Amino acid sequence: MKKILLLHGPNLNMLGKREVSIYGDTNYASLNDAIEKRGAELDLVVDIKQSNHEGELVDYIQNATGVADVIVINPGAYTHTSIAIRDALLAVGLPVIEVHMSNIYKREPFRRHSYVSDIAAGSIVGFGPDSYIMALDQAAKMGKKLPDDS
Ligand code: CA2
Repeated sequence: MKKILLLHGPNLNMLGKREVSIYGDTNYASLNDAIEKRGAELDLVVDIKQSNHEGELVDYIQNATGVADVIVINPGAYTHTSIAIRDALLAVGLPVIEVHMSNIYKREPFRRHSYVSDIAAGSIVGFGPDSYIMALDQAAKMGKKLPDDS
């Protein structure tokens, strides 16, 4: 079975508690339930981790070497700041799918740059919890030829 490391970055454990107008009212536990349900439907083994700490996220990424087949990551605010997370993703060399609940490209200017998007196989933004579900659907297909593969 294909193994997915699914990483949630800082503050994503607060979902549903505040900023409902931006991120919706799905709470963190319900989001992970939906991820696990879709993962099971797709015959994926999904290992879900969350951290508020940059170095811990780097550790999770490094530890995916030889374990995971695909990394699905919502780096949270580290999307816009973290060269360390970018370097870790490059170092492990696994396919990466970047996820955001909100559409970062129609928010504040500081959210419009991602250190992950240009090294990701693809990015899914703006669909709330469904962004993760769409990422799993794509992860399940990975290994098959993508349109921009040469
Ligand atoms: O849209 C996304 O998924 C983000 O990665 C969410 C991050 C934000 O910093 C990124 O720019 C876009 C924020 C994570 C959630 O933050 C919350 C804060 C308070 C209450 C609920 C969530």
